[in-house]
Amino acid sequence: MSKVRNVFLLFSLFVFVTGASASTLQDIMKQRNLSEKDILAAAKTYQPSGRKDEFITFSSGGQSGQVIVYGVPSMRIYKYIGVFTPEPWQGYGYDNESKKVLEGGNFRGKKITWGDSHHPALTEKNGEYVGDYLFINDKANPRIAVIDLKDFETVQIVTNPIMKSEHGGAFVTPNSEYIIEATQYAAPLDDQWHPIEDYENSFRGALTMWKFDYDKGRINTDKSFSLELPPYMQDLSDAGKGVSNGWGFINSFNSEMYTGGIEKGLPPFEAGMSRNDNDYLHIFNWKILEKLAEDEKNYKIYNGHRVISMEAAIKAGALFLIPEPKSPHGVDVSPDGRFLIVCGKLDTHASVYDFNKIKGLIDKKEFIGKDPYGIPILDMKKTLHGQVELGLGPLHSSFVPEEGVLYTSLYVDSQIVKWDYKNLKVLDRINVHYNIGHVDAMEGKSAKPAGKYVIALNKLSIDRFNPVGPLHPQNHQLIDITGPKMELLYDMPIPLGEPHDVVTIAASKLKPKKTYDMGSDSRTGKPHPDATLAGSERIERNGKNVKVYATMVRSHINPEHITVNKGDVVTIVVTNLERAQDETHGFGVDGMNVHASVEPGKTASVTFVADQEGVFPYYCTEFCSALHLEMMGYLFVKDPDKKYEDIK
Ligand code: K7E
Ligand code: RUQ
Ligand code: CUA
Repeated sequence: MSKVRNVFLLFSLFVFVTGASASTLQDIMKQRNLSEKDILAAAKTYQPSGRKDEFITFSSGGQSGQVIVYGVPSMRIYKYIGVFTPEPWQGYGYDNESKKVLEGGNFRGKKITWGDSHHPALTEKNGEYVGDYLFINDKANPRIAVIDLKDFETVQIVTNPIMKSEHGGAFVTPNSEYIIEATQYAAPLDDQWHPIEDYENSFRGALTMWKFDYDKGRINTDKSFSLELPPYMQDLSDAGKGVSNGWGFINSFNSEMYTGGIEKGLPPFEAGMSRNDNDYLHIFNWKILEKLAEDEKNYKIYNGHRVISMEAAIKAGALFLIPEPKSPHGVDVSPDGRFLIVCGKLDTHASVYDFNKIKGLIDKKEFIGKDPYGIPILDMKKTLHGQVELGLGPLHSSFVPEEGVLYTSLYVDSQIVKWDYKNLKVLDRINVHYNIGHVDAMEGKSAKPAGKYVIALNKLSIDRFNPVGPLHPQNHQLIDITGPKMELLYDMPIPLGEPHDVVTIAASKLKPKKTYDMGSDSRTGKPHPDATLAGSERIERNGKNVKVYATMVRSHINPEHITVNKGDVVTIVVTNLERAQDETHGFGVDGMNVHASVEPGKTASVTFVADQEGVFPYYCTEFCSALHLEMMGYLFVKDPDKKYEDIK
């Protein structure tokens, strides 16, 4: 043993024996006022430098229209994914390739640059999560986005052709055949004016089955179809699995079909909408609908999209209603597909429906009547497994591996309740801070939940964090569920919109790329037609259009000088020639409002009009090497009407 090492060992022993260091655990606990419970919580969540997380969580970004990616149990944020809103770090909305993706989300031809993202959902196989693609819906402008988990980039946005708002998306069928989207606020399916007096006739809800082409990794809009629904306000949905595979479930409120009119002295919406004792759980069979959509006598075309009529669906036995406690919110299907848990905001109970009983009544055609649109109604009592009183404002539920155990959020009581939905009893409850919306356990809505933790997605944080003005961050709380009692481990402020819902997957199921194949367009997943290799950098002119084929590699951009005329439309295509992981370059041009993030192997392009004479530097925006600042060039814009004296 070397002498140096001996001295070091002796010193450590001295520190250990005398406690001479100022930072023993006890000292720190005293200084920072930490209890043993705090230390345990820290030990359960802290990741030493370089240590990876066990689970990856995708959170909706609410009114920011984005997706937030973080790790569990560390709760470290890894990425914001630009989805419905431009995001400059990723060049999203600032380079041509991503602008095309955002344009897919144009609403009735109008450019929309915000969204209200609610429910992220992963691709599934046999109801289990597969880390290939993530989907998320936009409640405000009914849209579904597809995010490729090879690079965590948004690759497609589709706009719903018939809806004017939605909430029952994105929910995936057990083998990723379809992504379900259901309306929220009823509206006419056509794009015409209809008076509110005509609500029952011309306003409609709807559900859309977006066909996912797994091999292409894109939604096929031509193979997608919808079903017309009554103008009840549809809410959350879920796809059946296991015994209920082929079926889908949608909650609704406003069975009253109340249409408001406070300005005319009528009771306000919320009063008129809560007069009935019950709303309706919608039950539909998408496998039957799929067949109906093949025969034109069953559907009408709106905006080039097939919408199956209620009559056709009723006749084919594909649509039913069951009364449910009024103003329900979440409907969640158990991992085996047998039980449906419905929580009503205005009812202190959770209702557990048994799909086997539902199916039994449907098979026997035993109905208690029809709604005004002719949809058969099933007897609530005969389909219920039971109800359990949980507390005030139950909203959402999430499953774990333990048989029959469920975690449900209580919005008003600010609690999570652990309960047994088979034996119908409450097992435990914990306070959260504050006003929880969704609660999500690890892989909690799949056919094979992973348990271990639940995340409380709280709407209010009030006093939990350092004040940052009247607009507070929301609070995601991590809760350990491995013991008999739930234990709160960690508070994470979420600073990017209201994160309604999360979906979590074991990190081992994700296989993201390290670099792109050289010359890839990341948004199409294909070779970029304008990819440029070293030595073929060039500038091509075609009248007023100038195209620059550029490359980037540590530490230069080639070409370094670009000269154009004022008024030229300039496209600069940049290819990052790096093959080393994390050697990203960025590309920005002074004053042109363009930016591309060019990861190793990627090709991206920016287009702008050179509408002002002058000299404009362009440069690399990622600190990529010791000579990063030198990674630059000049764009010269000459006025073609002027004569310049060349400087000798
Ligand atoms: Cu309850 Cu949109 Cu899922 Cu928010 S929703 S909470
Ligand atoms: S700097 S090039 Cu202020 Cu180190 Cu950024
Ligand atoms: Cu490339 Cu900085």
